[in-house]
Amino acid sequence: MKITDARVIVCSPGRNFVTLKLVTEDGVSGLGDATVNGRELAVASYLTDHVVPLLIGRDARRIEDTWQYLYKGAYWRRGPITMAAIGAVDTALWDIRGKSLDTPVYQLLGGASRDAVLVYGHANGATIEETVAAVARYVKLGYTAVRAQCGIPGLAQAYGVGRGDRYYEPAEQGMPPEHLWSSERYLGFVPTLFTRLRAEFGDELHFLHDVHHRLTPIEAARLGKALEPYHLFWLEDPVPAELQEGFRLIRQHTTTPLAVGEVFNTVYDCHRLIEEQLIDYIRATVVHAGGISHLRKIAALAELYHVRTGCHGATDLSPVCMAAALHFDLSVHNFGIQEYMTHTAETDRVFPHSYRFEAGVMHPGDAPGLGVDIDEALAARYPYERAYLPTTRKLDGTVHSW
Ligand code: GCO
Ligand code: MG
Repeated sequence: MKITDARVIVCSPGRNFVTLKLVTEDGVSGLGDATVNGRELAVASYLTDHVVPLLIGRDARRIEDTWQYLYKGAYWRRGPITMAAIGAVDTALWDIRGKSLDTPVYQLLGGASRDAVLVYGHANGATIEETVAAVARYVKLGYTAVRAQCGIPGLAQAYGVGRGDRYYEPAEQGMPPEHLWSSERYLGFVPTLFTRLRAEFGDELHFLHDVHHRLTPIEAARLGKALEPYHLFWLEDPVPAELQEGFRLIRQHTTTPLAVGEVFNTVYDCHRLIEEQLIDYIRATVVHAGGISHLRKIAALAELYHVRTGCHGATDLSPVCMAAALHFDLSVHNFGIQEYMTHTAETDRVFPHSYRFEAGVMHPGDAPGLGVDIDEALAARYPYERAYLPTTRKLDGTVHSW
């Protein structure tokens, strides 16, 4: 079952996506997502210029061998661009394997460990009242877990808050916008938001909150402690995670569950966090952590240490990644939750898919492979448009983590 064709498709149906399509001599095709938000063309080049020539003629059934060949064979290892490219190849090979055996991918991963996958949606507003109204809309749709973000008084833009009536989408065309940040104002405000949300929605709804790598460990410890009465499902990315030791300090001070990993690319970015039980949820995902094969290894390590999965699922992960994540989520024993942000209607038309949402949970569907396709003719009508993620500065002008 030789790979005879490999194409990299870059399109922008509402936002940019990089998709790898592999085709075998038997005419079976498979898809992988390779989108790295704001750096899309770097992965497209890595794939086209360096990876595709290595794939032609390889046996599409040798998924693990191909992964090791691309990882170890490059000498230069890890990093988001390399791992997104390897992840796309791996995902496409699982898709091909499923289609050629006429079975959904989750059946190849050990089968379903649950009936459906718990997801959380994004509620946000410029004010507490707007956030309350947004949460209420999710509850009405059947969500039992909701991420709540809110504008911070005294700061013009806050992470996670949409522009106008658009749902939240951070990448913007043109040069990167600069947002202002104050940890003091943020820390003073966030507990007020959750006091109000618990008063409004009671104890049962799961609330999540994303700090987006903005705090120092001791600040994050203070926030975790302040939020304990509201028993969050998780507090996400409390600190920039390059320094894994930072989590030790947070852990000493708070029982608020911690989640991290959307920017991680391999198990080496999180093995210490997992082995020392410094986190509760690992958020690495298919596209940025080397595909289904590598993510399963991360999950297997996490399972030993009572750490559960919580895959990143923002709009910059394409429907191909979303489908792959759902097959993974359905199959691994230590699944925790899946992030779900709906894509634009144009994106859904370019990537028809079998996964579905109903009453707070999702299922990948039972189509063979991943159950997602790409309409290449339609994709061609949405050419790449340069867009950047914002940057952040503190009130005195110092660059801060976005
Ligand atoms: C999340 C993320 C996103 C990221 C985005 C960057 O939790 O969904 O933090 O909002 O900022 O995916 O590309
Ligand atoms: Mg996040």
